[in-house]
Amino acid sequence: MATPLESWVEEVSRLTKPKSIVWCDGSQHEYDHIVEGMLRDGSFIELNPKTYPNCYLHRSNPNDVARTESVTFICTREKSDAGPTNNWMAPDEAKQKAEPFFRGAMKDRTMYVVPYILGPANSPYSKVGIEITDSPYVAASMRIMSRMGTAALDRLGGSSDFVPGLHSLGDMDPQHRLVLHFPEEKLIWSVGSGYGGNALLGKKCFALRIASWMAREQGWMAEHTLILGLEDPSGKVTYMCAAFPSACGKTNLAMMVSALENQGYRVWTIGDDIAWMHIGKDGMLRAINPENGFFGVAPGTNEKTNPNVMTAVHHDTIFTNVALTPEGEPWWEGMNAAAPSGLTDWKGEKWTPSKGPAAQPNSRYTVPARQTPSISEHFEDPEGVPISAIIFGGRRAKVAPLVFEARDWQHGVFVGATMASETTAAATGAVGVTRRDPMAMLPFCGYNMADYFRHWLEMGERVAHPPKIFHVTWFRKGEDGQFLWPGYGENVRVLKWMLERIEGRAKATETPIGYVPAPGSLTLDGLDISAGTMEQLLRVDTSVWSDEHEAIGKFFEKFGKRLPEELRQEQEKLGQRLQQVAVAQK
Ligand code: O2Y
Ligand code: MN
Repeated sequence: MATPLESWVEEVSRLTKPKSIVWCDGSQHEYDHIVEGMLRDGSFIELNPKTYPNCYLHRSNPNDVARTESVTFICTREKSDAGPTNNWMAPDEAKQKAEPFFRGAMKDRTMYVVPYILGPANSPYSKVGIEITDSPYVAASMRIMSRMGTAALDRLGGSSDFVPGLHSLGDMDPQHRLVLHFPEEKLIWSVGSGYGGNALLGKKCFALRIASWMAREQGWMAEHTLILGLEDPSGKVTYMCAAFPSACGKTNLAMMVSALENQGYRVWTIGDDIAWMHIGKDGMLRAINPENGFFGVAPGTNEKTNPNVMTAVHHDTIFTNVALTPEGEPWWEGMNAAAPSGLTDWKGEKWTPSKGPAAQPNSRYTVPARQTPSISEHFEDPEGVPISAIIFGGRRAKVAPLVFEARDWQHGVFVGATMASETTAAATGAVGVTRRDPMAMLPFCGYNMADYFRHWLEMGERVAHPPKIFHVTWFRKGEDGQFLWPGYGENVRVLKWMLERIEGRAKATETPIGYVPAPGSLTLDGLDISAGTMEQLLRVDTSVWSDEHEAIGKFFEKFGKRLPEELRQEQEKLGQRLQQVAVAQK
């Protein structure tokens, strides 16, 4: 009798009519074969084999360069289960709409059956997905981003315990593009895009949208957070997660070269984008990284912002939509001071500065995690690493101080639920618009966010040793519009303060929004920063926060009665604390 997987593959091949079917085993030989085919048909360009061995450049269709939230849907039977922050379509309607785009779509193409594991192969918390795709680029990328091939089939056996994801490039007409999630069936359909988050279905579609639904059902958490370990001078490592919205520097923080290395503080990388967290036997939240590679944004990456990844991408890496130098090397804006002459831009045309950026602003590298020099020796611990801090943050030029600590778990959930970030030109075209992005999950939560907040509150009650919760912004600006904090490797100073708070050693000052570092408690030696600048960085301006308090109230209205009462109370308490300070200041 056919296994559930064989039956599904048969069903999909009847619909899509592929020329041939390849069951991916994940071997080097198979990868080389896929790469050869792509080099032959021009969809891969080999980079300089001396300086970038086994590296390739892929150029996507210029109409397909980023995740498309407008065509991303959560397809639950009840609209209210998708909630007010997701696009919703009824499951039957969604399938009727997408099916014609899949019908016969693989007629002249190979269909790759890509089995993969999210999480370490031997972890009880890992899960199996199967992506069917007609894109060799997707198959090659999935080999880097997940544990792909035979190991996944072995883990699955004849079971039906896998998340099927059907992907086809379709006809690449943006009007025929859909990214559909059926969380009740644990099913993904994506058509019409070959790029990143739309097409590598193990990433945002499974590891966040479908997994967040599963996590609520099963009592764990699927979060849009990096995972890092901060080593102290005694060699002890404390693990932290950080949830920042897209394009706020999660990868750089996760791979940071610490400015306090001479004092014995070092950062180790477990993950740069996603964490799955379960309550461990020790009563701690334990995090695994479901991914096996990094799909990082290239522009702005350089020896200062992320030296570890600059080392990592020098071999066995796929680059997408970056520019190409005459020496056959990748290039992007922000890699070094000046653009080399003779560049070919991301569309394959001769570049001149008047044409705009040479690399697409969302151009990417896809690199195996283990190539990063900062990778932790605990990267694949089956039980995950124990999390002592969860950090929320975003780009806030005026409102948030450099760092503050939440009063307790419930207050921390409120801080995460109300976090916001100001948009950059690269992200949306509109600069400085504040977007609330709860726990950085706005585009990735597979269900009603009010229920998601409830799930966070409940997890806090169940976990014996909950992590402390902090909020940071590296992007506070002075009156002159310049950033006040140097960022990058210097951010370790803030992590060190958190570590000392966890250990009960660092002093803090209570404010209406939480605890900020007391004067002298942040390690600033070796950093040229004035007391005035530090005062500005840590200032909590009650009139600015009164506006924020009101904006939060409006944001919460979106969720109606489904919003947990505890969060409404937290908003009220914030108002009262602000009021008390305002009265005291009069
Ligand atoms: O634009 C895309 O398709 C990629 S988006 C992405 C990629 C890696 C990590 N995070 C993100 C994100 O948008 O959060
Ligand atoms: Mn992300």
